Formats: sequence, C-alpha cells, structure tokens
Amino acid sequence: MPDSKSPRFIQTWLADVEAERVAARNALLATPASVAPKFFYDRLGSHLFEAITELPEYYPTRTEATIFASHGTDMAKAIGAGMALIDLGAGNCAKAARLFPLLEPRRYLAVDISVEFLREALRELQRDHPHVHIAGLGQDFSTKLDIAADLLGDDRPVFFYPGSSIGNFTPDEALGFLRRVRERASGGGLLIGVDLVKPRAVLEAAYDDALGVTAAFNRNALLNLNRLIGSDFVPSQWRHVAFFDAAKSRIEMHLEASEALAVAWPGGDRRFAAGERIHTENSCKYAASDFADLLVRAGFDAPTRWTDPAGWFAVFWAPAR
Ligand code: AVJ
Repeated sequence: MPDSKSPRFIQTWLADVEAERVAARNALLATPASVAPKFFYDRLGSHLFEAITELPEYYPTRTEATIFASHGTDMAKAIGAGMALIDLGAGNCAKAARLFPLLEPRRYLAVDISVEFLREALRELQRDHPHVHIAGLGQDFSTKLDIAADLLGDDRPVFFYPGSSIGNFTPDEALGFLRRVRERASGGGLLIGVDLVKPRAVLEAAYDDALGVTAAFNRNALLNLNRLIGSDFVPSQWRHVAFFDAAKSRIEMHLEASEALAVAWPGGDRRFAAGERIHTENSCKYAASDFADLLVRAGFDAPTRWTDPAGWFAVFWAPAR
C-alpha cells in the first residue's frame, strides 16, 4: 500500500489578500455592517463547526446522515458508476468518505476555504483510499467556481454540496450559484442537501444552543477578521443573536454590540451604538418543491428527492445531461 502519496493541493483563497481585505473593510463600514459567513472558517472555526454538528439541537447534519444511510444505495443507482466527485465545502471530508463505498469515485476533488483543515483531512483520506485520485482546492467558491480541467480528468463531474450550505445564499444568489455549477456538470450532476422549513422553536434552538458553541462559532469570525485586516474586535463585547425570519424563510445570525463600542483597524474605524448589529449569516430554509423548482430553473434535469420521515431535510440528485 503506498502511504507516501500526498494529495495535490492548489490554493486560490487569499491569493489576492488585499482584495479580500478591502471587501471585508467595506462590509464593516456599510449600514448595516456585515461579515461574510466564509470568515467563520479558519482552523478554529472549522473545529467549532464540527462541534456544532454534534450538538443535540443541531439536527441538520445527523438528519442528512440518516437520509444517506437509508437511501445511499438508491442514490448511487441514480447517479451511476465512475465519476469525479467534487465536494464543495468539504470540511473534514467525512460525508464524502462515507459515500465512497457506494459511489466508488475515480477522482475526488475537495474544495474548501479552510485550507489548513482541508489539507489535514485529505492526507488521512488518501491513506485510507490509496486508489482514488485525491486533490484539494483551497478556494472561496461562493463567488466563482474556478476548477482547472486537469483536476477532473475525463471523468463525469458529480458535484456534492451537502449540509445545506446552499442556505447561506439568498434564493436569488442560490440560483446564480446553481447555474454556475450546472455549467460545469454536463454528463454528471449535483447531489445536494437542503434544510427544510420546520417549526420555529426547532430552528432557533439549532442556531442558539444551550452550550454556547454556536455563539463561539459566531464570535470567532471576529478573531479571524482581526487577523485578516488587523482590527481590534473584542469578542466578549458582542452578543450572539440568532432568529428565524419567517417572511424571508431564513435563520439570521448577528453579533450585537453589548455597549457603545469603537473598532479600529489600520486605515479606518467604526463606532457601533449599544445594540447595533453585525450581520454574519443567513441560513435559508426551503419548501422541498420550491428547491426542486430552483434546480430546474438553474438548468438541471428533473431532480430526485429523498427526505427523512419527519420531512426536516432533503437530499436532491439533479442530473445534468
Ligand atoms: C454550514 C452553512 C450549513 O447554516 O446551518 C451552523 C452553518 N451556522 N450553525 C448552517 C451554521 C450556525 C451551517 N452551514
């Protein structure tokens, strides 16, 4: 068994660090201020997210896992054998790894913004699967999907976007994103997990857990930002706020100034009034039929859908002819 194989790794995230700094500062200066959810995912943030997925209140990860466990064989049948599996937001790569025995991908390309975290996960995965061509791409795929053709070889492109991260986009943004995926998916398709609308109390508990892990995850974006732009955010001065906006069908997460505050960085500063908020995340919740429509509008063929018995989460296979 070759254990010396080290997955190829390409990094485009922060290739233009100055452009990212400008965008981050501008978002802080806007009204309302915002921090993009991608800033959750430094190494610590990826670990905090892993912890979130184990919280009793956070149902999406384990609900999705039961759907894969119950219907994985049907999914594999629908998708067909032999493929380049492209994992968007791969994180610890655990979800894809669990599907390897069913999907038997020839290639696996893991894409994530959390570069260090991804590297570690891929090294381990390559050890366990010496015969799969594994590569990593450290990329912010939220605004553009830039995948060099030689990373995919001649294999059918099957995109894998589990976990309901599509919820970070508004429905309009999601449509644009799905179109970009569709453009690259010909001959293959998209296997995607989507969180569904459910009672408010269940949703809000999932984003405001009793242990405060989600609050730490939210505040950690400030530490990540401090490192990127040299700001002097003090996380303890910011309160975690998460609520379901039924009209927009989304969880919103914010950080709320606990008192009047000033934040400075080289070349700028901003004052925040007590109670003023920084918007850090949207997590949109769909009706299953609406999401199926979105896939078709993005140019995919009629999707197949699997859900859990309670109808809390859905996995769609959207083929692309
Ligand atoms: C990784 C985007 C799917 O929206 O549920 C978890 C991120 N935020 N708890 C989600 C998250 C707060 C998560 N996604």
